[in-house]
Amino acid sequence: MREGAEVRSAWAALEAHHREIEGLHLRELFARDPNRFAELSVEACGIFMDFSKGRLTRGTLDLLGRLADAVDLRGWVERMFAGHPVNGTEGRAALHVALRNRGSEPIVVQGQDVMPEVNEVLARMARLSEAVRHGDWKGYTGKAIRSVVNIGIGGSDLGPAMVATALAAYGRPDLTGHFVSNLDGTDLAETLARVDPETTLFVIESKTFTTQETLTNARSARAWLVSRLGDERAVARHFVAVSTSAERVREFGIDLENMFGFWDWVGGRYSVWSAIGLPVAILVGMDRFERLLAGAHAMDEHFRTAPWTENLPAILGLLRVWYANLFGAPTHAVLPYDYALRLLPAYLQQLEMESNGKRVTRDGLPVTRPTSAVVWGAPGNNGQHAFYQLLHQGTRLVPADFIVAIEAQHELPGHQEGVLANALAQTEALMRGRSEEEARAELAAAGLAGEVLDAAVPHRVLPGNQPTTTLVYQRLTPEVLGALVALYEHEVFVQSVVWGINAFDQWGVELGKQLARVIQPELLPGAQVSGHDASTAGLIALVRRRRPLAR
Ligand code: G6Q
Repeated sequence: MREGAEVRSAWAALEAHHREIEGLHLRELFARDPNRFAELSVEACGIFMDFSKGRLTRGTLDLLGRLADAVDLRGWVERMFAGHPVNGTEGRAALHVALRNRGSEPIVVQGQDVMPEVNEVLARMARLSEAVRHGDWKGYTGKAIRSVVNIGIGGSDLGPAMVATALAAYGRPDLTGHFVSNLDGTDLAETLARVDPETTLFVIESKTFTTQETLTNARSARAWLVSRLGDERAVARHFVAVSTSAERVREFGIDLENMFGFWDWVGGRYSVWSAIGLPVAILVGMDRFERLLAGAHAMDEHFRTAPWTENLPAILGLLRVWYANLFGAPTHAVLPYDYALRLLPAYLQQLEMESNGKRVTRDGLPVTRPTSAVVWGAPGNNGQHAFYQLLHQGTRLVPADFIVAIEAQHELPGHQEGVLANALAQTEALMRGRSEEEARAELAAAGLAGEVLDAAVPHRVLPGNQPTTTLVYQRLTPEVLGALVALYEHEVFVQSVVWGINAFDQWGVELGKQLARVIQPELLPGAQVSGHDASTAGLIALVRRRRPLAR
């Protein structure tokens, strides 16, 4: 579908407005408007969002809201929540919101209310996680479970690993979680070296149960367990599966009693709210997992009902569009000043880039504007001693989200004030920078003068004017984490609606998988190799020559 007149005019108004304000420095914007902080900050579901250090005015927000209306964001939100097949290329709904629908409202997909099934799986998750936590679920030799090893990749790994790490403060020292995803056997081997077969529960997570990485790791884990415990029958006490395919789970040899289902309307990267969250429920307790769902549900309701200019996901998503399309910013940084969120940047990389790294619209026409920014990041405080230099003095515009907990989850004195001070100082430094006069005055005060001072000045100037958004919450409770992750899910959706793309498919990842299936047998001695470019053929030959013969 081509852009209608209303959409074109909303973009034109934004472009004209951008020309007016792009030359303004953030210092100037703050000087002009004493109410800027109050006007450009919002709070909902335990998250306070300050976007006043962004390159925008209140007028920008209104124009972005107009764009949201022009692309029918409200209609698309309703369609997603109502279970319409918004994932057009796969003919599926995208109903992660149903998984955390804590109200009593039915959600209907193809004429059927999915809520009874959702609640039934949650009840089974509660039974298993409580049995493991209470020591009622025994391993094959009669011992209680002490280690949970999740085997999955992509959406079946990043979500549960990130959430379990974020909520580690709610865990128990006698129950540890491990997340194995990489096909390189080092990942599994290192984990197996740390766990005891008698007290380990493997959770095999795969929506399709066809994924090469997961099945290879699962088979190796199974062989390891059977060899250590000396009996095939041990598998039933040490393996559970989470999948949409009962048939493949059975083929693999896991009892369906130990299988937890979910549905094709749950996308991999949106699946942590489903039984894919099982390791989290075991590690921190089902009550905490349900609190996570409740936090996400509160954000869903907020997203659905709040006007755009007070709506956290809408503002966050529209700001991404503003920076990507009007300022041409190619990347976006995510900088959590909460060590428990250290896996959030990797999680968001998948969420944002797999969802919105698209080049055609829902109708298959080329997009007319750049889509997802390259999302990257690391825990804020570590990043300061590494890549922040580029943010302060490099040549690129890099919008960033600062994610800040007011209270820590530990009791160590003297740390949290430092974390908070650094987070706030960085957003201030990125906003204001250091002018030439300021640099000169500081150097003079330090005793420099004349040519030495002149030569030093350019190296001490920081342009500032880097836009940041600060998300602040009291403490990383399960509710806050649920709200935060749902906030990001929805801001991703907002961008996809503005660009007219499908955020819920990922066809681009298929080609590499297909080619790997071709190349793997070609690596064997004597195999025919054909149809490759000179580089790939050369590398295949090199690997074959230098690979030690299979043991
Ligand atoms: C996520 C993607 C992808 C998927 C993995 C694992 O949205 O589809 O990351 O989660 O490829 O797939 P399985 O769960 O089917 O093993």
